[in-house]
Amino acid sequence: MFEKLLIANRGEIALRIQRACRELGIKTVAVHSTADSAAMHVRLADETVCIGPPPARASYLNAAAILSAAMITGADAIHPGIGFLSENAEFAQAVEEHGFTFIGPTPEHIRLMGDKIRAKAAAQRLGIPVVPGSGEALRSVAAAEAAARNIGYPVLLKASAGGGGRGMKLARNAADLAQMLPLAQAEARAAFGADAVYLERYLERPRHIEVQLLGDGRGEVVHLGERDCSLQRSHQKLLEEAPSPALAAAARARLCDTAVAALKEIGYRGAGTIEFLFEDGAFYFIEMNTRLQVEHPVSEMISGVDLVREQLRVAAGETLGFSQDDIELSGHAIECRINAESSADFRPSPGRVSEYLAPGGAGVRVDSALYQGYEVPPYYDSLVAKLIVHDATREGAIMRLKRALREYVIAGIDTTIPLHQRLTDDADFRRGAYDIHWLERFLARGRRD
Ligand code: MV4
Repeated sequence: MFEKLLIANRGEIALRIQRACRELGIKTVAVHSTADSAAMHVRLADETVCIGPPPARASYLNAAAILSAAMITGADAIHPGIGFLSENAEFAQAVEEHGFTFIGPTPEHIRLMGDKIRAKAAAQRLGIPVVPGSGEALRSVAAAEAAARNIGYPVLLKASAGGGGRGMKLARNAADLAQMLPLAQAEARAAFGADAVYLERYLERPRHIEVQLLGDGRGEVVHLGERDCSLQRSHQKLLEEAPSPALAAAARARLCDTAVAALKEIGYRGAGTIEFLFEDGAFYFIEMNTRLQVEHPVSEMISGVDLVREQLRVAAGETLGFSQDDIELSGHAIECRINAESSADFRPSPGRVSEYLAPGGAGVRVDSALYQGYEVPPYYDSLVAKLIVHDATREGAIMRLKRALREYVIAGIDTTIPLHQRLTDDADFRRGAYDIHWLERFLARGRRD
């Protein structure tokens, strides 16, 4: 196992990784921008290195500064966390070339899944159902129209280098498509430096269901069940739960087993998530994420597996600590993302936390780097806490979530806690009756009331 790990991230996820290191006896190095000198991940680390000014580009995205920090502290591995450099194949490669271990998949697997056209082709070849689509980059309006006629309208244009919903365009007919293809290509070039755009049949009311996977890079792969992440606004998830209220046991087994077989075939190493759209009883692959995800705690709560510990274990060349038969998925878990934002209009709300008291008690987990007196900086993602609850049933988990939300005190900044309170009281939510568009309607209703 490693002796010293550098965590190339900040906030709650840097703390989450640090906790796993402590429990494995690994020393930690925190890197931070000048805006984060008093951050919790810095205060708790064994060693700290300031890597640059506040803008992420100059600090948390500065690969040279991070590699230098690893060298001067004598770290033997680097965990990229979530966001920032976590899905950057060039960074993963540079880490390895400098003699450190990258905590994550191979650069080749990161590169493959980062190219959404290639990823989709790979998924199809590996036996995963995909949304009917063009299958390749669109070279002309004529080619796009031919593909769309074949598939049937409406179609969705997606950037191959995009993902996470950025730069998508909906075309309901040939005229729309002719107009939007050049726009989509220009936007993709500006945003991602590559103009490859593909199209696929637009699903009108799907749920977003993803499978949590873990591989050892030697052909062993297990799943930790699925998560339902349909409750999103502008491609930002608000609440995730496991298992999905929409899935029966047989469909779940089919989905998870298909995903496991695919990753076994490619010898995947590390934590990964395969994202699906689920509509009318059918699953369609959309993307794969080659990193830990924000919502990983819900899978940990229903499985008892520590995903970060296993990431470290397999990166060190060890096997997984268990097989699929050892994993028993039990009960129900829900995560609320608590952002430093106005609950009414989602405007960022940085500032000083004047009072802080986190909820506790049975079945409650809080992943947060907040503390009383901490100043939330304005430069980064507004996620400041994740409240995760677990209980034997979904109904029990919702009641536990409501009581934990009531206990949570975060004063001095606005947070999305009031929104979660309203959401957990909603009749549709309580029945599990929602799709990817439901939350927008719920918020519009709240604005009218
Ligand atoms: C889609 C879709 C409908 N049909 N693909 C958005 C995020 C990115 N990962 C894929 N996304 C979508 N792809 C087809 N063929 C609808 C979305 C989508 C969405 C997906 C998951 C969660 C929220 C969403 C919100 C709007 C659109």
